[in-house]
Amino acid sequence: MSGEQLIYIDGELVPKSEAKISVLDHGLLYGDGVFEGIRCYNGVVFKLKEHIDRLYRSAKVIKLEIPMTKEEIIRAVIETLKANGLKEAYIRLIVTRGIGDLGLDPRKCSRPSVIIIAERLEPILGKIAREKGVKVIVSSVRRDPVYATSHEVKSLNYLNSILAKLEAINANVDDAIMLDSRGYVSEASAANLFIVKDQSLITPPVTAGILPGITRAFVMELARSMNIPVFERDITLVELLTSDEVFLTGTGAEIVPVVMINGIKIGDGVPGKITKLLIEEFDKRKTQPSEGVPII
Ligand code: PXG
Repeated sequence: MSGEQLIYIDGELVPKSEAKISVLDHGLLYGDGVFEGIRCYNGVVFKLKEHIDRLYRSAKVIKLEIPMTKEEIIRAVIETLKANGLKEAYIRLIVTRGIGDLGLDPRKCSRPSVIIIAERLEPILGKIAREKGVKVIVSSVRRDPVYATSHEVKSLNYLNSILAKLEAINANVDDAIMLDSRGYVSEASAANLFIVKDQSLITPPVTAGILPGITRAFVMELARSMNIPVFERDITLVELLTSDEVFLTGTGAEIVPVVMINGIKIGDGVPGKITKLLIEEFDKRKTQPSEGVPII
């Protein structure tokens, strides 16, 4: 396909240069809305149903009524990919509260907008990151607690993550790991976290303020199928720094080894054995039609 990228807005595919929403949209004014980041591998939209289920769960909590059925959204995602001739893609699915007035009251917004942006994209942290691993810091910014703007809701408000990311950029490293409000390990700015200890995987529970990641769930399933024990439990900072391996998971990042935290080497300071095995298995399984919804 040549020509301008087409973006889905409220039932229409419009050229990128004309894809605009109102300055009175509460998604812009207040971060009032929900979203998903999704990938399409070789013509199969990876875990599309799981992403759409999570989108509806997020919307439910903020009383945002998505003006389409799940089936209609699935079809709209597929149509957007087809219109752009994409088989390998990163998809951003956004539902904003819609146009209101300058006040907070969401009831003033008559109709939420559904936006789908699909484009070609390499893993967010890049191929090199995957092979060599990344360096991170532990951010001084704590993850929003579950009793406040919990990241169990994938909302358009990402300032908590952006503050941590800014700290990472200032420290000249790739990303930041955030602690939860109690001081236990939570997750990275836009990825979940795993540690490897004594041949087992450990990942923080939802109560540590994480987004329950779809890649996280898939990695847990992969590990169990490979007879690697998996535990969801709180992780202390000392456990993190002294673990055998650390890696991050997310739609954009896929699986990325962490080789240094706060200037301290993790394990031998190179991507670990179990991390590499999981990356290999992930690559094998991610393109299988059974793991998603094929473009037809
Ligand atoms: N935690 C947070 C806070 C996230 O935003 C994840 C974990 C990983 O979840 P999934 O379901 O993707 O395995 C996310 C992912 C990107 C991107 O392009 C990802 C997110 C937000 C913005 C960009 O990877 N969310």
